[in-house]
Amino acid sequence: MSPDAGTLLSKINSPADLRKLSEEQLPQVCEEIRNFIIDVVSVNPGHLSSSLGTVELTVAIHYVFETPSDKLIWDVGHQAYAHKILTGRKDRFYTLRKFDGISGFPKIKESEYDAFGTGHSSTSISAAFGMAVASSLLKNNGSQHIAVIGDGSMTGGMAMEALNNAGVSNANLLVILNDNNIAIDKNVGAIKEYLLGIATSRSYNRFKDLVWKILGGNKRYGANSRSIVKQIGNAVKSTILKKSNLFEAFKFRYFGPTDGHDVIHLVKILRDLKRIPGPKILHTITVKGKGLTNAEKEPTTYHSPGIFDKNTGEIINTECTEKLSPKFQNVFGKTIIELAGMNKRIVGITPAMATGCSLNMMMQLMPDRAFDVGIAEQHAVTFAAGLAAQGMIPFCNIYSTFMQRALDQVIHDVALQKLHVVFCLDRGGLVGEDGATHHGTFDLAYMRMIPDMVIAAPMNELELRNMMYTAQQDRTGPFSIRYPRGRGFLEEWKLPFDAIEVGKAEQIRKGDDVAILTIGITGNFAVEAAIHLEKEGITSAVFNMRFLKPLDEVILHEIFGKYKKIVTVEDGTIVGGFGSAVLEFKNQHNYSARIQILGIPDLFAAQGSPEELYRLYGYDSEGIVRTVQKFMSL
Ligand SMILES: Cc1ncc(C[n+]2csc(CCOP(=O)(O)OP(=O)(O)O)c2C)c(N)n1
Repeated sequence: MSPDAGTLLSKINSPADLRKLSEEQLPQVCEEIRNFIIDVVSVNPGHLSSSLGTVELTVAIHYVFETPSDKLIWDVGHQAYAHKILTGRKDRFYTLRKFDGISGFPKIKESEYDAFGTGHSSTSISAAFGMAVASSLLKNNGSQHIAVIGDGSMTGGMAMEALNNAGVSNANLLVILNDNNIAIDKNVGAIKEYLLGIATSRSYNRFKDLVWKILGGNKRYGANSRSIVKQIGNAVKSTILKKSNLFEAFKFRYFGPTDGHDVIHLVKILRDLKRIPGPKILHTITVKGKGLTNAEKEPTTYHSPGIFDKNTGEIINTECTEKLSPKFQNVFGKTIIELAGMNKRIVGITPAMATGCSLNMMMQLMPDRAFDVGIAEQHAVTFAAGLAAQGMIPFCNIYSTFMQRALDQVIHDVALQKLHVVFCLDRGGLVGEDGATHHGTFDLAYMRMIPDMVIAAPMNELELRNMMYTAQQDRTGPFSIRYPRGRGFLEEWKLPFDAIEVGKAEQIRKGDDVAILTIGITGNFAVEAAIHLEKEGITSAVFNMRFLKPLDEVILHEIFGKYKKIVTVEDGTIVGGFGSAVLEFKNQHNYSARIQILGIPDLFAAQGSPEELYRLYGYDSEGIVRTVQKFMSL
């Protein structure tokens, strides 16, 4: 059930209700929203600190602009909880990220206020610009188009491409830069340094405040404010900053920096900006985790903290105390350090997911050889290609879903040149509550089409370790290893390295009635299913194929020679993936066996816990049992 909203919030079911309040009431609304977010997210985990940081911005935007006819786009969308609460989803907010519940990200299908679906970063300016151009072509000249983007997401190439394109237009576009000086981990790179420079420049801020006072106090400037601001901007440029403003170089009118938690001031500024046509950017300074002391102190931990005590902010460990298998990401993080100790040519790369993929461990121990390149997957891959071209062995760790961004770089910059880059695709398969934008369901299919790509998928932590060991041995060409989110299956995984022959499968269970072929962690589901089936008198052979590419054709000939019924199981789309590869093999060699393919159907997978979703799509152990039973009865 939804907790109590405060006295003002309980009466707000849409931005129209919000607009009935006086400006003086807005700080209280903000406080009530913040408490409501903390109440719900403390028991129903989600992205906390980013949403706590945007409460005032959200209230001010919906107060000033005519949403939904004015278009509001949240970059990444993980900071949009206040937006959801204000736009008719307060009563369902307790279902956030659950199966059949509301999404953790904006979604066009979910609400008319979600002008554009997000999840992956740095798309908001392009989309808002597109909408602005559409409005102009459709003669909707009064409508406003607002993109809210964080300083982290501003480091993504797409954001720069959009600024470059939009800046020379006269589109009615407002970019609000939500600058909290952090991404998930600390933000990196030159843009971050630049923003920090502006935010902390005392003389610059004093001058900007003056500008706002003059403009705010003189409504008579009206339509002329554009040129006034421009003149002032130029003066700032030449006299105070003594260097050009990055956004003005992109031909955006730049305003700020301003306090992103002063809701009344924000309302005033936004009202002024509403009257200024053309592309403009408002730079706001916010505190990630605002209002919850622990989250303010440790924004990375509280980016997505899990369950916590809403009064103290303390994180509550919900995992059972029995000995736990390690997380796959930590096996990666520890193993790369060991390998880098043995092989001086190894380096690690992450595009802004250092903690998420555990490369942070190597960054601490070997800062010269582990790189966070910012939210920049395409750059990460080509940067890896450059390193590999000079004989280094980069381990480029990118979440499966974010690697979609860099497909051409994998094809054109790495594979085509047969460069030895090791791609570690974390979060391969269903990731759970983040839902469709974040599931890693396509990588097996998109990697499979690339010539010379090795595709390995470990069944457990030990295999991940040994595949990483294998991948760094002398070879040419790209090598990808995909593994899932969360914990593995073994207690002991840190055994001495043992190379795995590339393209060699392993039979892990004997049986005569049916052959179950698996890739990655689905091997564990199949073993469980086989044990169950055996009790019913059906014996199944289970083959952990380990490599989707190259496929172990020797073992496939044996399997097709012996079994008439074959089931394939994969934690990914069945379109063009592992099952497809086995079907292609069967067709090429004219085998007659019947094949059942289990995996994710041709759709964007739902949100929910991975277990719920494996069950939904029918490839958990029970699903495999059901499939085999039906298959045997044919
Ligand atoms: C293309 C892509 N890469 C990585 C991510 C993972 N990710 C989600 S939020 C985030 C940090 C965003 O930082 P910022 O824009 O500053 O927002 P903040 O959380 O600080 O409010 C990252 C890297 C993503 N969503 N999309």
